[in-house]
Amino acid sequence: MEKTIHMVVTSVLILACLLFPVNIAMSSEATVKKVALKVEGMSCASCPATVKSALKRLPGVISADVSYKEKKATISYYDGKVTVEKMIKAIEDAGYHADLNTGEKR
Ligand SMILES: [Cu+2]
Repeated sequence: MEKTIHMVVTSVLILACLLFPVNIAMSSEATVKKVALKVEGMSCASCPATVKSALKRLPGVISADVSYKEKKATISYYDGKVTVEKMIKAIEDAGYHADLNTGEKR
């Protein structure tokens, strides 16, 4: 009898371990977030297109709006699929400087 209970408890624990990570991954995939980044180093009107395409190449980025006048990139992305750090890295790799636009509410 004690063995049966032990087996039931063990299998419930194994099931919980198998199911929970899946649930977490699924719920974070569905969350769409927006972030505004300050972009420096854009020197002409075609620079935003370069920044935009660099951002859109990242898996998880839904859309990117880059303003030359405002020196700002507004990005919609799937939370959990891509990070703000990766976006900043992509912008830097494209030859510009980016950081979190702290003066703006998210
Ligand atoms: Cu340019």
